[in-house]
Amino acid sequence: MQDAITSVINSADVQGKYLDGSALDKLKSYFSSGELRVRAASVISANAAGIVKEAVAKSLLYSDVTRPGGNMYTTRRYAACIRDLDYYLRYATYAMLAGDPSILDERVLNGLKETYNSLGVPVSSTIQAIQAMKEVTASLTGADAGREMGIYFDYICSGLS
Ligand SMILES: CCC1=C(C)/C(=C/C2=NC(=C\c3[nH]c(/C=C4\NC(=O)[C@H](C)[C@H]4CC)c(C)c3CCC(=O)O)/C(CCC(=O)O)=C2C)NC1=O
Repeated sequence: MQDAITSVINSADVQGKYLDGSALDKLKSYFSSGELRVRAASVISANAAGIVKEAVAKSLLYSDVTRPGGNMYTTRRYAACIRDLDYYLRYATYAMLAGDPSILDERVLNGLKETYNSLGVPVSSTIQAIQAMKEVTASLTGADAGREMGIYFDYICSGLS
């Protein structure tokens, strides 16, 4: 896993150089948004179950996936879906804190699309639910932190599609 600091330092190190102006600007903006990130993570962790529940209500309930024959139908599969959304929320929060998406590649997206395809989990409905989590999260954390979280929710969606 990388973060905003290691990623800037690693790329300078590869070239055997000190950090240049744009690398230093990246660090400056990461450090100056530190408190925003920590505050957002605290709001999200205190409201995680509610965020997932509201996102499901906005995007999946009463749709084809929850009806007989749908991939969320039966308690076991419904619970698996809620659990997946909770993973996405938690890992997006880690990535937002790190200011870097690499943890999503390593721990979430690796092999996920293949798993979903083989189990018939609908990717488009999953993306709708992740987009709904993005909106619900932004309404709780405020627009600035919401935009920052949005980067990582969108990253998961593009990794799935
Ligand atoms: C931390 C990284 C990580 C991820 C991301 C993960 C995802 C993941 N979701 C799975 C299943 C599943 N995922 C869903 C999800 C959904 N179905 C829908 O219709 C909805 C649209 C959607 C929720 C948004 C469902 C229903 C299953 C069970 C499918 C089945 O067994 O038939 C499975 C198969 C094994 C299992 O059931 O546990 C994995 C590996 N596991 C991990 O360890």
